[in-house]
Amino acid sequence: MQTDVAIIGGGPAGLLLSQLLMKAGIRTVVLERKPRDYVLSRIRAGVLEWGSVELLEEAGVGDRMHKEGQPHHGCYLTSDDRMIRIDFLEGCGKQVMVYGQTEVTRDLYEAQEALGATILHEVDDVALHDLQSEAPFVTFTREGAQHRLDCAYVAGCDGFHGISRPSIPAEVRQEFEKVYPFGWLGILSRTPPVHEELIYANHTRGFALASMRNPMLSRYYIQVPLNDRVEDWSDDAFWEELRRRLPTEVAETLVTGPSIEKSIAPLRSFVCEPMQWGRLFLCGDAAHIVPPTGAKGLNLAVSDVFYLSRALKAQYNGGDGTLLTSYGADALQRVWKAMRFSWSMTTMLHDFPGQSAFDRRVQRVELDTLANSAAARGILAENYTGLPY
Ligand code: FAS
Ligand code: PHB
Repeated sequence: MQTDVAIIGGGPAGLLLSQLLMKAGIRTVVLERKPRDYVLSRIRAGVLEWGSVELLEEAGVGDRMHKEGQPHHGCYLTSDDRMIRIDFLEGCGKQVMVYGQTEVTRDLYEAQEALGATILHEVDDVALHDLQSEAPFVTFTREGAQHRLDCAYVAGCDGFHGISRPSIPAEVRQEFEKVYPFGWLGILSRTPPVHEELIYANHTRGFALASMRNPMLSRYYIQVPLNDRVEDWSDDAFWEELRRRLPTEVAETLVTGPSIEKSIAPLRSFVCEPMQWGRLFLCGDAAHIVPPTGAKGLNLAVSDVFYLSRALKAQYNGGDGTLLTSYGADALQRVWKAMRFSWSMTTMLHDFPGQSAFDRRVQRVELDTLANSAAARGILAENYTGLPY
């Protein structure tokens, strides 16, 4: 087999990159480990920066997003019964789109099918070869047979546990990591959202987040200890704890129901530098992970795709290779700003086991500053809605 760009991973990063490159006449093959239904069963992100919305529109997958997605002009940060509204339009004149990652991925799969994309599912033993040469190739097994895919470039879009990042030699890689001492227990329920805007709740019992997917599909999270297991939490126990952490006036209106999905995600901040090595370019979770408190994970994957698709299109249009050479640096300057924002939101809003009275007091002053300063709320709004590419 032969193609221009071999894309490892059929999640949002891989599919969006393939879609943008194919629309520019650049050939791709996507190699995905899991079956399509498995990829589409994942419940993950829920908020799109407007830059992500615009790139998805450019990829030709904006229609259903605009029909079914919900533009949001603000969100709340709360502490006990205090509610602080972050007005995005007042703060920075921008908005976000609430539209689930599952739906983005579904739209991308359908658009890729319409373009006749080659997406090979259930591939195993993917290995990258000759990445430092001008003729890299990928080997893999599928349906019991060995395959070789010759290409000009490899995009590593295979997530945190993929094989692309480790294909960069350890002595070349510098990895930055911060692991948080808690996780998020998330529930999806066919119930009306407790509020029309997202609520990020700081509470001495722990953090909580009230989000949504549509007017009859709610997404809630509560901070839980690292050693908690999903089976430790009945739906009733979850709802009771969520009520305790939301402001009273909000908790009183909470409509509960059976969970249709319930899972615990660990929280970490992680960055791998460089994001490229020879003809290999890392994109999305393959290169970095953020705690979901800043709603940046999926949006950073889209951000990387913006830079890499721009660089590859320039390359195939007779470019001098400058954008390909600078891809990693271009992507990382934005990654680190989102990394800082996600860390700051996580640090401000969570109850850290054993945190000192000083740290707790600083958390409260951070929230006081947001409550009393339009400038502080503006900076948060700028970061939350997405800094320019
Ligand atoms: P993905 O991990 O989505 O996709 C990588 C793909 O590569 C997968 O389909 C995988 O099967 C495939 N793959 C892996 N190894 C392979 C191999 N060797 N060969 C071939 N294919 C391989 N972000 C938010 O903004 N908000 C959230 O609330 C949020 N919640 C999350 C909850 C969980 C449990 C997780 C894990 C992540 C969450 N994220 C959230 C982050 C998430 O949305 C990611 O940022 C987003 O999926 C990144 O997309 P990709 O980079 O495409 O990686
Ligand atoms: C979600 O709806 O899943 C969601 C929204 C905002 C976040 C994290 C998760 O910051």
